[in-house]
Amino acid sequence: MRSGKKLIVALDIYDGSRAKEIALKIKDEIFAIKVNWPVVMANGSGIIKELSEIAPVLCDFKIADIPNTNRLITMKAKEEGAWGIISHSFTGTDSLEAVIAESKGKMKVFSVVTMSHPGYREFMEPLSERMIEASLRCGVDGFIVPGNDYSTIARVRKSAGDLLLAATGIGAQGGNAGKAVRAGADYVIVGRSIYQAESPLSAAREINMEISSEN
Ligand code: BMP
Repeated sequence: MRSGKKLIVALDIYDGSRAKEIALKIKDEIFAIKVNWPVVMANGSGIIKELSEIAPVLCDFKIADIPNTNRLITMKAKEEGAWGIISHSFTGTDSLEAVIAESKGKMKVFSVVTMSHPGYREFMEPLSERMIEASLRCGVDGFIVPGNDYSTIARVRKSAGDLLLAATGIGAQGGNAGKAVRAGADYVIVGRSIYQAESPLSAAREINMEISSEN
C-alpha cells in the first residue's frame, strides 16, 4: 500500500489523540509519520507504537550526545517499533556509530548534515561536507536535507549515491515538494502545511499532486 509514497507527515503537536486522528485521516496519502519531542514528551514513548499501527514512524530525536546516551535513546525508539531514527552527526563518529549499532539493521538511521533554517549557516554549514563523509563512513541509511534549498539537495545527492534523502522545510518554510523530489529527495517531510490545514487530507493530496506533476 505504501510503495511509491514519498510523503512523510511531521506531527509536531502535543495532543496524541489529535495526532492519531490526523494520521488515520491521511494514512493512504503518506509513506510515514515523523514524530518529534512535542508529541513524545506530552504522551510518552508509547505514542511511537500507537502511531506505528497506522504507518511507519520516523523518530526525529536529533540525537546529539555521547555514545552511551545516544544508544539508550535509540534502544527506546527501537523497542517501540520505530521504522527510522534521526541523529545529528556533528557530535562525532563514535556518537553516530552508537546509534547505528543499536539500530542493528532494524531501524533506518538518517543523519543531519544540513538544515532548513537560516541559523544552520552560522555554525554547521562549513562542516557539512565533512559530516556527510563521516556519516557515509559510519554507514548511515540516509540524510535529512533542506527541501527549501534545491541546490543543497542536489549536492548531498551527489555524495549520497543510492542512500535515502528526506527533505524538510516544505510549505511553511518555503520549499516545494515537487521541486525537492526533482532535485533528488526520496521523501518530503511536511508538518504545519498538513496538520494546521482545515482539511489535512486535502493538503496531503495537494502535496502528492505537486510531487507527481512534471514542473
Ligand atoms: P514544518 O513542515 O511545519 O516546517 O515542519 C518541519 C519538520 O521538519 C519539523 O518537525 C522540524 O523539526 C523538521 N526539520 C526541519 O524543519 N528542518 C531541518 O533542517 C530538519 C528537520 O528535522
